[in-house]
Amino acid sequence: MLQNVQRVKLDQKGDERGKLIALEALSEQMPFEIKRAYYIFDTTPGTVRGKHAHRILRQMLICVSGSCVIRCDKGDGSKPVDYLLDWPDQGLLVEGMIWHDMHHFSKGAVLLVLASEHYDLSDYIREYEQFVKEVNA
Ligand code: T46
Repeated sequence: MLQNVQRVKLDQKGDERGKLIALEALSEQMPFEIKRAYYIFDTTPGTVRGKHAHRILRQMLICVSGSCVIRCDKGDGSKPVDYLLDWPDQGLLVEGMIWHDMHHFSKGAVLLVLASEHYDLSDYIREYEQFVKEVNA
């Protein structure tokens, strides 16, 4: 498991009517206050999104419909790790300073992201060389 990336199994409340997952901020499963939520859907086949790191942002990624793969890279020379998200009870907690991209979206996939901060362009590192430089600083 990469440091700063963690799979989180979300509790399903299931009964004969179906399933429900509730996430409460500052709980074991959702360790930060959620300031922003966004979701990615209707992706173009074969597309790769992301390709950046955040300096301080913490995010919980959940593929609430369909599937996709999140590739995470620590930038320290170790091999990037792919995480398949293919069920709504699978969360991926991605902390700051992880280069990540999202690929292999299935048709109809919806990737929900819960974020710890408001949208802030200055938190993005979009050049891989700059990311590695900051990792090693
Ligand atoms: C991330 C991965 C998982 C906004 O206006 N507000 C927002 O909160 C976000 C996230 C995006 N945008 C705008 C900025 C762009 O015009 O939406 C457009 C697409 O954003 P972006 O190209 O950054 O999307 P992805 O899929 O490459 O990356 C997103 C998040 O930006 C990023 O923080 O970690 O999803």
